[in-house]
Amino acid sequence: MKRIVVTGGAGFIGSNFVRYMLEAYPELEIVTFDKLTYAGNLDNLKDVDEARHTFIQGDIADKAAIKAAMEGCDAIANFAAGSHVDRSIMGADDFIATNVTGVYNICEAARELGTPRVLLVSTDEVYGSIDEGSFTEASPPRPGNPYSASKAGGELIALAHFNTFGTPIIITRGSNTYGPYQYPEKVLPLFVTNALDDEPLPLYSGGENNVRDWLYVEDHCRGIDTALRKGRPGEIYNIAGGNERRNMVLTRKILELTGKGEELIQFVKDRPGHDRRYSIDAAKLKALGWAPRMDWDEGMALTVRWYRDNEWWWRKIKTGEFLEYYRKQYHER
Ligand code: NAD
Ligand code: TDX
Repeated sequence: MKRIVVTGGAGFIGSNFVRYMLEAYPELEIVTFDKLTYAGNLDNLKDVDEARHTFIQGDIADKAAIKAAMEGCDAIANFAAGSHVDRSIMGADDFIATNVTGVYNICEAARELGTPRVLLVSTDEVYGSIDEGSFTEASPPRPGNPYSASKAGGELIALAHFNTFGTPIIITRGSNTYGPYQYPEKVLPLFVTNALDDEPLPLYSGGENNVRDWLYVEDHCRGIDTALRKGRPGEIYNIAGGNERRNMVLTRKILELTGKGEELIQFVKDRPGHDRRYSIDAAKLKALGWAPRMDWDEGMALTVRWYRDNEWWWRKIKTGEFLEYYRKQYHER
C-alpha cells in the first residue's frame, strides 16, 4: 500500500493511527479527511511528517467530497464518527448522518473507484451488554443506545455492500480505548483532567456495576493495521484489550495516579440504557498475528502522565462548546 485515506484522522484513535502508520511504513503516504467537528483537532496531528501527510477538511456525508479524496488510493480506513454515547442520547441526527449515511457513501465511492481495501472501524458496543462470557464475531448485534445502533447500521449496510457488489469491506470492533489525545468527554480523560483540577468525577450508577474492557490506543491501531493488511474482505474482527475493569476500579486508579482522594467522586444519575458489561473474544484477529502489548497499569500510568504533561492540549478544549455540553450533560444530574 502506497497511499491510504484516513477519514476521522483528526480525532483520538484516527490521529494515533496516522502517526503509527507513518512511523511503521516509511514509504506510506496518508491523506487525512476530517470534518473537524468539536472532536476533530489539528493539534492531534501537530507532530506528523508533513512530507507524507495531506489534510483535507470534508464531510463523509458529502459523497462527492469523499469520493474525490479517495481517487487513486490503495485503501481507506474510516474512523469518522459521532463517537460519544451521551451525546447520541441528547440527539442522534449527526450520528445517523455520519455513522450510517457517511459509511454508505464510502462504500459507494469505493465501488465506483474500485478501491482495493475498505477498513471500517467499529465498536464492541454493537453487540450490546453481556453478563458472562464474551461475544465472538458470530454473535448477533444487539445495540442498546443510539450511538451503537448507528454504528451497527453502518456495518450492516457495508456488509450488504460486500455481499451484493463485492466491495472489499473489512470491519473491526474495538473495545474501550484509552491513551493520549482523547477528547475529555469520555470517562477516562474527563476524570483525569477533572481530578488534576480538583473537580468532581461524575460516576454513573455507583460505579460497581458497569464493566469496560480497556484497550491501549497503540494496540488498537496495530489491530486495525493487521486487519487492514491481513484481514479477509467481508469479515469482522474483534479487537479486545483484555483488561476488564469495573468503573469504580478505573476511577480509583485515576485518583491514585493523580494523587487525589475519594472525596472527588460524585455519584450521579445513571445514563439511560446504560450497557452493563462489554466483553469480546479477539481469537480471530490473534490468529492473524496480533496481540495487545500494553499492560494496563503501565498504560494507565503513561496516559495520566501524558495529560499531566500536556495541559496545553486539553485546557483549550475545556472551554466554550465543551463547557456548554458539560453543563447540559451534568447539571442537576
Ligand atoms: P473521536 O470523536 O475522537 O473522533 C472522530 C473524528 O471524526 C473527529 O476528528 C471528527 O472531526 C471526525 N468526524 C466526525 N464526523 C465526521 C464526518 N461526517 N466527516 C468527516 N469526519 C468526521 O472518535 P474516536 O474515539 O477516535 O473514535 C474513532 C472511531 O473508533 C469511531 O468510529 C468510533 O466509533 C470507534 N471506536 C472508538 C472507541 C473508543 O473507545 N474511543 C472504541 C471502539 C471503536
Ligand atoms: O461522566 C461519566 N461517568 C461515568 O460513570 C462518563 C462520560 C462515563 N461514565 C461511565 C459510562 C460507562 O460505563 O464510564 C463508562 C465509559 O463511558 P464512556 O467513556 O462514555 O464510554 P462508553 O460508553 O463505554 O463507549 C466507549 O467505548 C466504545 C466509546 O465512547 C465508544 O466510542 C466506543 O465505541
